[in-house]
Amino acid sequence: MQDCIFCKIAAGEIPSTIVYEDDRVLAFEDLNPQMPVHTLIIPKEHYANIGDGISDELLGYVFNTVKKVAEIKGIADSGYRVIVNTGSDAQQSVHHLHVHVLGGAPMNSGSP
Ligand code: D5M
Repeated sequence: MQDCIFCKIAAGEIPSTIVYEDDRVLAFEDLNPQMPVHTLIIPKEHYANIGDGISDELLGYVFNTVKKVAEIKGIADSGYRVIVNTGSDAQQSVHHLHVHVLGGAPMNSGSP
């Protein structure tokens, strides 16, 4: 999609630090990390958010990529947090579905 920064990253038009890539998904380091490990996973195809018609199959594929990223980043055993901000109340700032994978240090309670 035109003017979507994550579409441009998926197309290689904007640089990113790639953690994992295949023909359907891209995982790359967050520009503004909130934890020692902060990786984003996107489907290469554009969906604005989790409610934008992505198939169960592709959504499952995106979430299965979380496990791969956790292994690559060395946090599979210590644990990690997975966040998908969706819409305005969640303060989603980039409107291309993305999964945050956060870890590398103990975190506070997951309550809002
Ligand atoms: O999170 C959007 C996230 O996207 C936020 O943590 C910053 C990150 N971001 C924005 N631009 C870039 C680029 N160019 N590279 C890497 N990471 C980026 P949200 O859930 O929408 O609030």
